[in-house]
Amino acid sequence: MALRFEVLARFNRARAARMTLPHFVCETPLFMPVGTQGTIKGLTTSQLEEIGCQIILGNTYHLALRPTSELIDELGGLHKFMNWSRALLTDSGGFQMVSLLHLADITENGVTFQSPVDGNPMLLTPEESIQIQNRIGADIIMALDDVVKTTTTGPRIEEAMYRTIRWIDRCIAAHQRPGEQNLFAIVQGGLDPVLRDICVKALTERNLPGYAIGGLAGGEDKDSFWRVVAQCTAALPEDKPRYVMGVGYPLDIVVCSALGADMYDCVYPTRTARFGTALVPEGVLKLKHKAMAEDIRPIDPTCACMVCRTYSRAYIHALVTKDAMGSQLLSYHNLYYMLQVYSEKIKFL
Ligand code: PRF
Ligand code: ZN
Repeated sequence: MALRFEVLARFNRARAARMTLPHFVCETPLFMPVGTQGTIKGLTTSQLEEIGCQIILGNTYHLALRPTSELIDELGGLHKFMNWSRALLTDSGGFQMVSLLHLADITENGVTFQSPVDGNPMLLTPEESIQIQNRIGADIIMALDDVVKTTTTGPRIEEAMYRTIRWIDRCIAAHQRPGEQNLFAIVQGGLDPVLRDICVKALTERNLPGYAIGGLAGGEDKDSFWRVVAQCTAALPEDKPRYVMGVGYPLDIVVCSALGADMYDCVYPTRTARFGTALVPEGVLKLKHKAMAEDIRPIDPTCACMVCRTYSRAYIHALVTKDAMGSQLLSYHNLYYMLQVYSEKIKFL
């Protein structure tokens, strides 16, 4: 195993831990910004370090299409390619294909989809997903899972859960670098507590370095979402990291951390920035709004980030639809906000 997880403090079900990965010692709970193409849109890697980012998520599917995992491997891995010395996690690709390409079709062998590059049919198997992730070289790699929308009902949920268990064994067998990269399994089973329970038990038996809770944040109501997280965190091993995939909003992260989860990722802070929205303690601030045009206050007067120390709402309002710098400054502030939701833990010299 290339991971050490030490729980440093507990409060009821919540915990704070030190997670030692090959490239960085992370403190949890933590939030992972999403860098789809090997970059967090609009931010440099030195800015990401400056705001306390410990680990970035990359997507196997996007990186495999361009610049391709072979090229990344040839150039020394994704860390070197994107000039990021801290931790990286790659998602396996299946979820991205299913959520982005409605043409994706899942069979026992893998996920079939039409290449967005040339339209040719392509197949991503568990073995291929792991091989690509081994080439990319992230600290944590994710198993290929069969993801269905949480709003789906009927036997498809059960089929996807059992297929995810069958696929984990193919992922484990295909993994070539267990000493340098940590394979995490993903719990599926929709909103059904019986299916979730079967899945947690089966995956826990595989004794992997970490576990994710998948299939959530897909339009289900909050109560169902929190119920599944509470059930899974209670049943997963105490001494291993628990990652809730695709979550989320600041409130969700706080609630899931109280329920014993440790890791999160979401495109929300950077995506909402590109639509002109800032995250603030009161909720959100729409920088496109006319009322911002003459407002000389910073985005959030209580925020210590570079953007709030340097620029006014009026300035960002003027940029936001006119220049890429507007969404870059908003992304910077929004990620800073997300990364200190747990109070600033990383101090820089
Ligand atoms: N599986 C994978 N990636 C994901 C999810 C999942 O269930 C989610 C939750 N819907 C976000 N990203 N592999
Ligand atoms: Zn700020």
